[in-house]
Amino acid sequence: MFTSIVLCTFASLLPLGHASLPLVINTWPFKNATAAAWRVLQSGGSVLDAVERGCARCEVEQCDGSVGYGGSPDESGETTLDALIMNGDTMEVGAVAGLRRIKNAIGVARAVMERTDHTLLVGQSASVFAENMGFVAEDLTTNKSLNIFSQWLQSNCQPNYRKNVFPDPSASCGPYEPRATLKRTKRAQHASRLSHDTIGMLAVDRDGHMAAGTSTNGMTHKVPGRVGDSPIVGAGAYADSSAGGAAATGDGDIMMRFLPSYLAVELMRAGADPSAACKMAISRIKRHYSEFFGAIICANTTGHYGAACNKTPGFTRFHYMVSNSKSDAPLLKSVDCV
Ligand code: SD4
Repeated sequence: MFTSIVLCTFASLLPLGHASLPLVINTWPFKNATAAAWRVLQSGGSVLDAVERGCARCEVEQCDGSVGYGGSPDESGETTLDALIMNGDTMEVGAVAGLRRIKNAIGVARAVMERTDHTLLVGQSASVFAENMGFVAEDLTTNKSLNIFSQWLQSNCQPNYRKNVFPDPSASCGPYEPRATLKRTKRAQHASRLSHDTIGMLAVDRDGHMAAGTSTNGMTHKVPGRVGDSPIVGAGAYADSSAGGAAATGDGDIMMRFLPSYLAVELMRAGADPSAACKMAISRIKRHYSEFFGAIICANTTGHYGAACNKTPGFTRFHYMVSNSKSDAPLLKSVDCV
């Protein structure tokens, strides 16, 4: 009760941008993805169709090498994909993690939502499901991902996400065994801006129906089997047409511990405007991990939106895209990290 009063008061003091519906907003300057989603809404498609089409556009374009096939090879050189889609009207979710050999991860996530009673399918079994649903199995490896992998091998598998194993992962490729004692280690610096860039997208139609989605190939050189925040509901994204939506990007291993998308939506439900909700979700993580790399976008069902990011030496400003009825073309927006 007290929190809601504080939030409402706080929110009412903050200047709100002019809201406009419908709205598409996504992480990073992936403008073709924004435009693809916007076209769907303009032609009368649903918010789910918009999010699926927008994220799929990035999967085809391999946005920043961080979405879709041919990017972020894991320790064995394989690219695997994580994706999620959420219907903010029904609270249905479909997600895939560690998806192998299928390019259209967001499409498979939607199939999980619409063609099973489950929420999340993982690994090879998710690929079998996808093939059964008509998705084509293909190699996700490209010359680029092969090069990234072979350069990593040549530099003794550095950077490396292992810890408390023998031989020392800061100088070797393993095979690793557990060390007898556990040492507290600092989070590796390579979990930074350069190794990942998920697309997270929110779409809201004229009537306030909202959907959210994500798609990524995760972190480069990850331990095989690693699942990031992107396919985890409430972490990578969340949508509730009665409150708002949010989607996150960054160091998923840290961010997923705080469910920042869920937190931001609940803060909006309690009265925070989207910018304040985004900032508070980032601050919550920062309290524990001051140097984490991450950002979040937020929107409410009236078309107000905002974003926030954690300021680190290599990351001081976060760029994202918006389409709404105020402009014919997707708008590049940015926010100073705090
Ligand atoms: C992950 N959060 O797998 C994703 C990567 C990402 O910006 O968002 N990068 O951890």
